[in-house]
Amino acid sequence: MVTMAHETLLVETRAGVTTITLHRPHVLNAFTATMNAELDQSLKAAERDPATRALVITGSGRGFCAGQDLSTRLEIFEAGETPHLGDGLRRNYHPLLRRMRAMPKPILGAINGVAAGAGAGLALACDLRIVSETASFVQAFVRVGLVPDAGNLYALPRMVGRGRAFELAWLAEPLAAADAVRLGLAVRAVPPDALPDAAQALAEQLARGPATAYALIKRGLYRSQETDLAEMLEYEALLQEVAAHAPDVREGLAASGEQRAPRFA
Ligand code: T3D
Repeated sequence: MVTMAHETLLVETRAGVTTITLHRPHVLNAFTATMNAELDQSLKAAERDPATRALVITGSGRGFCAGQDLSTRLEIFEAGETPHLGDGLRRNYHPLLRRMRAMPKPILGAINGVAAGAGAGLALACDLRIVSETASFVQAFVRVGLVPDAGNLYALPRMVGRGRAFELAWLAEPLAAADAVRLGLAVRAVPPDALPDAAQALAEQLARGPATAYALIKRGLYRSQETDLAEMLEYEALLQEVAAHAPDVREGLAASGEQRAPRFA
């Protein structure tokens, strides 16, 4: 097991799985610029690390992530200034959200508690999610007069449909874990104590899989949301050409012929 120390994160790699734990539990792991930067750096390191075949993002304590740390925002407004929130988003969130999308390795969100604001954006930017039964998703933005950001306006209508997206964004009511599963936002809900092991087991399953095929499936599924049938059929054909060149296919076919489980490199 390899463990890396950061100011705002815990990062550990075990059995092909790198787990990044947001670690500011006293504020439900709210984002600071330092946490944004450390998360981005950790994702970059995991992408390059051959020992990492799948990632888990989770939170310390009872929250997953309460979004942007708002503790200094009121002071700025009270001082008569208006912060350039768009610039902050471009600088602190967009690089890491783009990195998650481009990451060829599977990213599993282990949503251990409330995911609010940009924390919900982070959760939805994971490729798939497993949730604690005590978790919830809150589009908290309108409570402070803001607009969903950090990828939420992109992800929400695509994942739950426009009608539910309006409801979640305008009413800002918590979406409970069971409802998140019902809407397809999470694969399953487990008791809180069972979440770390359940996430590790699912991530290890992904880590044992054919890495090239997984990376190509990720590209295809995201492309599918932006394209039409004709273009997607052509893209599938292209992806399959690429997949066929990976050694995983030989191993998969050999294992199938020998009636054993494949051992993907
Ligand atoms: O600003 C920009 O750069 C633009 C970018 C915006 C992106 C965004 O994410 S905007 C949205 C920011 N997030 C929120 O508005 C959520 C704020 N938090 C809440 O609504 C609630 O805390 C929760 C619904 C998430 C959880 O409620 P609850 O009752 O379980 O916990 P709590 O008691 O409210 O919070 C526990 C502690 O965490 C508390 O501190 P204390 O009293 O124990 O010392 C609370 O102040 C702190 N905390 C929670 N959220 C944040 C926070 N501290 C700083 N920033 C937060 N976002």
